[in-house]
Parts: sequence; C-alpha cells; structure tokens
Amino acid sequence: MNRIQIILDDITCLSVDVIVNAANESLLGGGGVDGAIHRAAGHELLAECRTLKGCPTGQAKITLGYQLPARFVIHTVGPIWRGGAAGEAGLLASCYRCSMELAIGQGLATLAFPSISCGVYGYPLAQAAEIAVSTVAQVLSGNDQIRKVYLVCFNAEVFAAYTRALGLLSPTG
Ligand code: AR6
Repeated sequence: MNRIQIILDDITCLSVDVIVNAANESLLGGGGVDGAIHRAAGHELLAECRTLKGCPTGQAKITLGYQLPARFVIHTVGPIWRGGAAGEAGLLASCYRCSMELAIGQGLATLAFPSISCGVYGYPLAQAAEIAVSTVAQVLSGNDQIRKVYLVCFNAEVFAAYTRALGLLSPTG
C-alpha cells in the first residue's frame, strides 16, 4: 500500500491538499495539534469554524487552510478513550473514513492525518494506529482519486506504533 506514508513531522508544515485536525466537538480550537493548526492558519480559521456550529464525534467538516501551506483543513472529532466499551473503535474509524470521503467529495488528492485521539483523548497508541492504517487502506482500496495519505507522527513512539501497524497490514510493504 504505497499510497500510505508514515512520516515524523509537524503537520502544520506540510504542503498537501488537506490536513486533518484532531478537534473537539466545539471546533473552536484547543491544545495539541488543534492549537498548532489554529496558530499556524491564523484567526480567519477560527472565524470560519464559528460558522460550522460544531461537529459530532466521529464526523468531519472542512474549511480553508488560510495561512497554512495546506489548501484545506478537515476538522474531525476523535473519541475520548473511556476503556474501550463505549464505541471508541467505531468512532475512531469513522473519523478517518468521513475525513477521506469529504476529501474525495472535494476532489482532493493528498491528505495528512495526525494521530487522532492519541494525545489528551487518551486512546491506546497501538490500537489507534491499527485502526488508522486499516481504515485508510480500506478507503484507498475503493478509490483511485487519492494519491497519497501521510500519517503524521509527532514523536518516535507514535512513529514506531504506526510503522508496526502498517507492517501487520501488509508484511511485504
Ligand atoms: N503535528 C502533528 N502531530 C501533532 C502536532 C503537530 N503539530 N501537535 C501534536 N501532535 P492531541 P486528541 C500530536 O492531544 O488526543 C485538543 O485540545 C500529538 O503528539 O492534539 O485527538 C482538541 O481541541 C498526539 O500524538 O489530540 C481536543 O480537545 C496527536 O497529535 C483534544 O485536544 C493527537 O493529540 C483532542 O485530543
């Protein structure tokens, strides 16, 4: 699956069609990658987000990228980890699937995802990485428009978990 690439980087620096934000249901900013994206995009992003009236967990909404190198931002809301019996896996998969479907609907070809829910939302890293790679691979297998999906890791631990998950999915690479 060479349309999936795992990279160690700051997502706000990527020149792709669209970066995905790990937001909260208000879509009005926060810490972590959400805060970094809002700081890099500038205040116009928050102004557009205010018009969206929030977003339920597991779904996604799109805005322009403003001062970011990326043209668009897809804001998705990952689940808060509550032990695993509260539908977290389905909701996390839904974040990846809905974001990709939104990108496809907009005619976009290159996407970058952060590790949704793996920060303050507390999702166990190995499980989240497996959901990320398997869901992205599944959507790609049914679509030719998306040329590249970058799974952006912010530190070495996340990078190792994603690399392992991709290896489980396709041992031959
Ligand atoms: N580029 C790429 N990845 C990053 C960056 C960056 N610039 N900054 C952080 N990460 P988190 P969540 C990684 O907490 O768990 C916010 O306050 C980070 O190391 O940002 O989905 C929202 O408003 C981690 O691996 O998102 C919500 O309230 C990953 O991004 C809440 O946090 C996700 O960590 C969402 O929590």
